[in-house]
Amino acid sequence: MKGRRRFLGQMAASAGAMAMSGKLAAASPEGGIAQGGRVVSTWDFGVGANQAAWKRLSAGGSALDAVEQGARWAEGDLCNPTVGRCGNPDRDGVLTLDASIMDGDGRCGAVAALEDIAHPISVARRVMEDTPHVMLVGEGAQQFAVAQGFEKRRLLTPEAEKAWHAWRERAEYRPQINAERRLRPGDKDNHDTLGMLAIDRNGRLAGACTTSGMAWKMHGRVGDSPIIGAGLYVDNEVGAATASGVGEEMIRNAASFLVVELMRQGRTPMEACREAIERVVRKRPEASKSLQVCFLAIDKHGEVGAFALHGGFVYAVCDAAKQDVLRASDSIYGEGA
Ligand code: SD4
Repeated sequence: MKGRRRFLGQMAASAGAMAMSGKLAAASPEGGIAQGGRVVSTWDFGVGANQAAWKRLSAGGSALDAVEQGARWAEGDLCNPTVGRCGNPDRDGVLTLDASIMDGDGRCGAVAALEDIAHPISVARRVMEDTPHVMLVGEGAQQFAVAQGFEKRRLLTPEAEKAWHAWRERAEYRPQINAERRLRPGDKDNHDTLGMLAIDRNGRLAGACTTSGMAWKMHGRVGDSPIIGAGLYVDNEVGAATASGVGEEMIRNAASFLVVELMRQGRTPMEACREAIERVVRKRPEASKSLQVCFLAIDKHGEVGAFALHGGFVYAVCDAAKQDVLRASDSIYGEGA
C-alpha cells in the first residue's frame, strides 16, 4: 500500500514498545491539556491523518473538529485501498463505506453501507448534528448525504476494480459465506480502518472511525466501525477507545465500550486493551488463532495504550512534542502466529 510504504520508514518503535508511557505534561495555566492536546490513530497511515488533525488541535480547535479532519484525510487525500474513495469493494464489486464519530459528551453519529459519497465521516457528523438519529444506512444514508449537499459520484477506482477481478479469479464464491481468507483480515498486509482518538487543550475527547470494511465482504455486511460501542466509544469522564481488525469480534464483545469501562474501573489504557483482547480469545479461542483484533485507547489525562491479538499492529501518536511517532503494540500471539 502506498501509505504503508510512505510511512514504514518512520517506524520508530520496537515490538515491545506497547504503550506511551508518559502522561501529558501537567495542566496548562488555562487549566487545559498542556501544549494543545494529543491525537492517536490506528496503523501507519495514522501518521498522515494525525497531522491533518493536529493542524486543528494545535490551532485551538476542538477534538471533534480535529478527528473529522483527520478522518477526511484518510478518506480522501491518501489513496488507501482500505478507507474511503480508494477502498476495495465487497465481493459483488460494490464499494460500501462505514463511519462513526463521537464526542465525550455522548453525542454520536454514524453511517453504514454508504455508496458513492466520498466522505462518510462528515455525513456521520451531520447525522449527529442535524438529525434526531444516530445511524443511517445504505440508500437512506445516501439520500440524506445528497440532501445535505454531498456530491454523489461513482467512487470505485480502476485499481480497486482490478483487484476485485483478480480476487474473483482465485476466490471460491459461495452464496452465504466468503471462504476466501488468504490474508488474515486486519493483519499488517491486509488492514483497514482509520480509528482516531483526540484530546484537546480543554481536556475534551472525541473519536472517529472510518473504513471501507473488509475487502470482498458480503454485500450488505456491516462491521464494527460505524457501531458505537463496538468500533468506537468516547466518554469525557474516562477516555476513549477504537478498534481495527475483524469487526464481528468487536461487535460480539461491545469492545470499544468494554475498553472504556475497564479504564473506568482503574485499568490503564494498555491494560484495558489487553483485557478486552483476552475477552475476545476466551469467547472464541479457536477463531482467535487466525483473525486479527486490535484496540487503541486514550484516557482523559492523555495516556495512550494499545494491544492486539496478533503482532503487526502499529499506531501513530501526535502531540506538540512528537508529530510523527509510530509505535508497535504488544500482542497475545506474535507476528506470523
Ligand atoms: C471491519 N474493523 O469492517 C473493520 C475492518 C478492519 O482491519 O478494521 N480491518 O470489520
